[in-house]
Amino acid sequence: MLKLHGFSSSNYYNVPKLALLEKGVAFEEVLSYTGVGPKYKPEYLDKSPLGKVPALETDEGFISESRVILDYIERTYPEPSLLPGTPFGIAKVQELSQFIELYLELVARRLIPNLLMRTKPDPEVLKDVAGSLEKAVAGLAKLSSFETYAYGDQFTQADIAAIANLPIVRSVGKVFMGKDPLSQVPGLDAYCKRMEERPQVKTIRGDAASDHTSFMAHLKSVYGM
Ligand SMILES: N[C@@H](CCC(=O)N[C@@H](CS)C(=O)NCC(=O)O)C(=O)O
Repeated sequence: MLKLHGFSSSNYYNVPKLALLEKGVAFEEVLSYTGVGPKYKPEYLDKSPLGKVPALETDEGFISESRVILDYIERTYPEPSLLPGTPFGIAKVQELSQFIELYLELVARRLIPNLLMRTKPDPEVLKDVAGSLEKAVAGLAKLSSFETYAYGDQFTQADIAAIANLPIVRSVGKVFMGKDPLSQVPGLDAYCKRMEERPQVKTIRGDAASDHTSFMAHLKSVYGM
């Protein structure tokens, strides 16, 4: 059986987890937090070379990088498909997923340490993040109208990218910029509410909430945060 290594509060972990749940593929979860090193699970570096979460354990070996794991899951378990039926449609789903990850999640991620530790961000970093997010939000509205799904008329990998990654952007905006930058994107709030109704999304949210306390305790023990 597939084993997914990582932890439920991680948005990157939730990318393959949601795909497996949506496809109804049986898998086992193996808890592994970040901060791998001499004090904590040094052997995890053999599963994921930079110690990043998630890693997928297959009969043939380990795979790291959420996007690649998603691709492996799609090829191994093609039904129900999380990609449209045409090369153009697939490219548009991947474009949207990559846009969300690179220009929204990775930008907001710069302030995650401040979010977790409840500290004030460096004003220069905050300015930079706020400026980049503003541009990305305008770009996001050009890529999707979020009418039913993020792209087309079926649930795809782009919805997984949105469900996993956009909550961090909202939190960073609300806490450090005094507003939720994503609420400016037409259709997005209603779309997100619809996605939260999916049973599989409720599962990952519930698991993330249950994991939070022990993740925070882990951060304290490993980083002294
Ligand atoms: N590009 C990686 C990013 C994964 C990632 O950054 N995961 C976080 C947890 S949400 C992590 O492991 N952080 C620890 C680190 O970067 O050392 C992927 O898509 O899987």
